[in-house]
Amino acid sequence: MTFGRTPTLKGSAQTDSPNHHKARMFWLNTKPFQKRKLEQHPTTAEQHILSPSPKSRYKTMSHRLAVIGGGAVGKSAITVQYISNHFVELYDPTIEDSYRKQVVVDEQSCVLDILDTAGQEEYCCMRDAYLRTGDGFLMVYSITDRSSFEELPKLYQQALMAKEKDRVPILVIGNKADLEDEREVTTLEGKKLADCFGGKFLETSAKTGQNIDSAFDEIVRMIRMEQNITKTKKQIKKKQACNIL
Ligand SMILES: Nc1nc2c(ncn2[C@@H]2O[C@H](COP(=O)(O)OP(=O)(O)O)[C@@H](O)[C@H]2O)c(=O)[nH]1
Ligand SMILES: [Mg+2]
Repeated sequence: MTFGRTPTLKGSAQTDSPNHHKARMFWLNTKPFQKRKLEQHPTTAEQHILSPSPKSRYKTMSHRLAVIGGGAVGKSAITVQYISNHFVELYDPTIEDSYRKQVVVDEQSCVLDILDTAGQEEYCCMRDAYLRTGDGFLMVYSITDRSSFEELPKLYQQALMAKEKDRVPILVIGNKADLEDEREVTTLEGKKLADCFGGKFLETSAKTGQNIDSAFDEIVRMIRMEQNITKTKKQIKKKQACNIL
């Protein structure tokens, strides 16, 4: 289910077009980890019995994902395949768009705010902004383009620096897996790179749909795990502070 999708932005060649930033600003202006009020369900007696907390029925977690990587690796095709179940043949490197989708992963509902980036940041701070505020990243290269694979370590360092953390939820994606004959990067190389990032790895095809849903499910799991670790750390700190007092 898609809702709140911003109009498709076919950014002009001029990178200072205000339209070009619309999708990113929409995405950046959403508060991280915010609980969002969703459509209200009819309150039947059964629902009251099933849900012990009436408040929790209407609230769900929101996660911000940024799809990042070099040009023409399939970032937009992956995002559109996930949102609308169709393959975009057209290549327009200037499109940057944000999408919102409500999903259920491991029987738990959440809302995904997805930013399909276009890599046209005219200032470093633009990229910094979405790296800093993203909860998780789909880091995409094309298995048919070795240089797109070699770009990722730099991007990973930028993400760590922007978030001021030593670990962030990252799923490395080797896309265009349907083009086996044109392969330039082995599956093992992809896995090893993901290991170096402390992340996970999947090969996908936006064309056939291979592993597209799994990729988004996986990054949601990683974000949840990271949030649980942060929460536990905070609780331990709080407990320690109480003990000192
Ligand atoms: N065969 C194949 N082509 C793909 C795949 N993903 C993207 N493409 C094509 O590669 C080109 C660039 O894709 P796009 O999503 O626009 O790249 P982006 O710049 O990373 O957003 C387009 O012509 C797509 O149709 C894929 O999985 N398999
Ligand atoms: Mg694109």
